[in-house]
Amino acid sequence: MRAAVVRAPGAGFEIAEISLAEPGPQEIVIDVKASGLCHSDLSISQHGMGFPMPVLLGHEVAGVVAEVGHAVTTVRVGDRVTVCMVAGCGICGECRRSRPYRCQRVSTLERGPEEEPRLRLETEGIAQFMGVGGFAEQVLVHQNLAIPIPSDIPFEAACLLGCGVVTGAGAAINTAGIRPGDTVAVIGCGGVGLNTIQGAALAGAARIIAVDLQPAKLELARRFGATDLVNGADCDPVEAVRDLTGGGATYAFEVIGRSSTAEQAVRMLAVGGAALLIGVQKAGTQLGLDLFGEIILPQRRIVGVAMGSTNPHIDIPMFASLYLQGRFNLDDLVSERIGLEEIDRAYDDLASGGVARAVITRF
Ligand code: PAD
Ligand code: ZN
Repeated sequence: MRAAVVRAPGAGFEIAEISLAEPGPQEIVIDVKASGLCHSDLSISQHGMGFPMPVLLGHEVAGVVAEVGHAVTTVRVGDRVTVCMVAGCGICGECRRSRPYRCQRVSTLERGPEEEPRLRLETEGIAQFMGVGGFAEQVLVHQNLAIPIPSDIPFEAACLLGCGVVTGAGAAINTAGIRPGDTVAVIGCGGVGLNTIQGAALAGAARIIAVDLQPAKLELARRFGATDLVNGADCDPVEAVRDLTGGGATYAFEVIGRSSTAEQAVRMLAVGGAALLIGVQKAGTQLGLDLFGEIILPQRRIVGVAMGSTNPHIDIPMFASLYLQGRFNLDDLVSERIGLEEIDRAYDDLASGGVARAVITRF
């Protein structure tokens, strides 16, 4: 099959022929119909971030089940599914507590080093990012990762449910637990941050302040429920949020991956507020905060967020249903439909023009 692989950090995405192993007892093959370009894949392709290379990235996938292993019970050939990488083993203590994003047995969802690799580039095995590897015509995944979706949701919308939606909206609804009346600031209005904004709106936040540097992103943010827009290029976002909220926000979300904006998120909080750090930071990044004056005295919390604390088996069908009812916006997240060979160019555009998500729809 055709796939876009990264051979070394910074080398970009290269179209290559990949061979797929036969599905094991619990594995399935999915024909990929749509695959979203999350910023996390870009960061790994540029900096490696400790992942092995060469690698097949991509983790926001929707498609149709093409083959199933003999012990597969949760899906059948022909089912439409969204793939989510934090689906969990289902039986460890964390999964039993509906916290598959903290699964203690994630390695059981991938093949061990002694097994035949799932993917081969030329003759060698190639790493499959988070057990998915979605920048390709097909994915070979553990059955747990495939969440059935309604037949009337378009694939290009459904793929976003697998990461950007559950992470962004989940951070607001699950991790923060926003309540009606809370005030919220979201720094970074990309594919993930826009979902934090609409998650906050769904949870009843009284004030949702969107912060970005691109006017086009701020206009998009309004469509997803932002009540106030702050361009960080024109003013100090900390002062702006403190002014708009009369002293600080209940929750501030950092959805970029920079230490300076993570510090801003803490400084714009009210007494007792929480900063939720979603953006993936480079290894070794440290925060420069005055512990007594900025954390202890104002009783603030800093919370690391992985995948919006989602249980995708519950959340993906819920967001799909809200979308079909017209209560959750997925259509405006899809800024561009691209071919597999256009990944480098689409990531370049992400840095400059008002793109929420580019989605591969041609393989
Ligand atoms: P994106 O590139 O689509 O959006 C980033 C946004 O931040 C853009 O709108 C930028 O204009 C804006 N921005 C950049 N610098 C600044 C600044 N100084 N002040 C204000 N705004 C700024 O990325 P994304 O939405 O796909 O992903 C956002 C981050 O979330 C990224 O670091 C990604 O790796 C991470 C992520 N984390 C998880 C998780 O589980 N923690 C999951 C998925 C994505
Ligand atoms: Zn992602």
